[in-house]
Amino acid sequence: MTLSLTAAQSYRQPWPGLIEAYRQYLPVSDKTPVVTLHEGNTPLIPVPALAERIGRQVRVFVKYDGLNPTGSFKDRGMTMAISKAKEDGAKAVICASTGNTSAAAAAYARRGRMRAFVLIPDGYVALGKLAQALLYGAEVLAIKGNFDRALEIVRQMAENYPVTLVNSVNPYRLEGQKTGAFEVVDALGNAPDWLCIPVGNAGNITAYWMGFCQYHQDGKCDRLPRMMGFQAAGAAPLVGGQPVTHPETIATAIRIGNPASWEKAVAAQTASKGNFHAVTDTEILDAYRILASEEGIFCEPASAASVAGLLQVKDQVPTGATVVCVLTGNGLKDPDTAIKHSQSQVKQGIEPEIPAVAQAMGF
Ligand code: AN7
Repeated sequence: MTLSLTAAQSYRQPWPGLIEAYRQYLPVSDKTPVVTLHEGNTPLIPVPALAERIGRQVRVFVKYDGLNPTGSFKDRGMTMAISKAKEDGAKAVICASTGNTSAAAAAYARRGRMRAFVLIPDGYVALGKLAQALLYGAEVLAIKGNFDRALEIVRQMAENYPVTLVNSVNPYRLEGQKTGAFEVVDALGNAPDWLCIPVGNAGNITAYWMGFCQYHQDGKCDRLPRMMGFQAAGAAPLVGGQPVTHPETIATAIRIGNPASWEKAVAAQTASKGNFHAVTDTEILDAYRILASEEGIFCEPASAASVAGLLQVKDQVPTGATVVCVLTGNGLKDPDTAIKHSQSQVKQGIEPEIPAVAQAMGF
């Protein structure tokens, strides 16, 4: 009998990062200088309070990718994109970003001894992400325009100047990100019935589908999930079927009106018999608070879109199904939104005496 271990099992101590763990599935060679922060291997966490809201013996898990080194799933793609850029001799990389890509690009580029240029929509990047990009040493350029315009600009910059584009139009990004699907299958022993995922530029839904299909072909799972993509209602081009010129949502990470991976995401949705739905900012914030206060899981608003979407269409989940929601980013990325939209408040001005504290506690 041959002993068959999943990548996660064979690397439990210590985890070497996703390129080493999944090397056989990735376009790297012995010559590729691996730039890693030991990303990946994030937990698949059961969320019983959410499962209870759905009922009918549905099992629900979250893939908590906010536990990656820079706090989002972007690290999966960036370890690949930066390693390949370094292999090609690049000295500088560039990206447009709603925040998380800029943090990941900055961290991996600096670790690989490269310059990192990031274009962000002025005033629409969460504080934690900006803090990261600056401290990692990125060169941050805030443009008076939205993400879609920033992406157009960096695409042209990469064509005309000696900088490598590391947005998800760089195919190595999706190669790295598909390992999220591998880890879900490794943890469950099969693919889930549904995969719920927030959609902005549509790279991650594309990457997850690639990963599930590749593992399926390799016999690691005997089924494929329905890909359920959720967009913010004010930035839902894939739901409306046309680009949104002025996208708006509290979930600034997915404030994107013209996704670069549009066709690939639609292909994944069609092939998997999945669907795209829009969730309102109110639904996003409800899911955000439920995850934190009932499950102890702090994600950023864009990530909560996957759970908001599941709750919106919960009556369509088959009895006994297994559902995975991808939580793409850490809640600490966006402290402003957490404080502004928390139902709790700090009780201030309490005297530093036992009776005063006891009284404030309601005793
Ligand atoms: C937390 O950082 O586009 O559909 O520039 O940060 O693959 O774009 C971020 C996107 C979901 C959407 N959740 O993923 C960027 C950026 C979080 C994100 C998405 C993003 P894609």
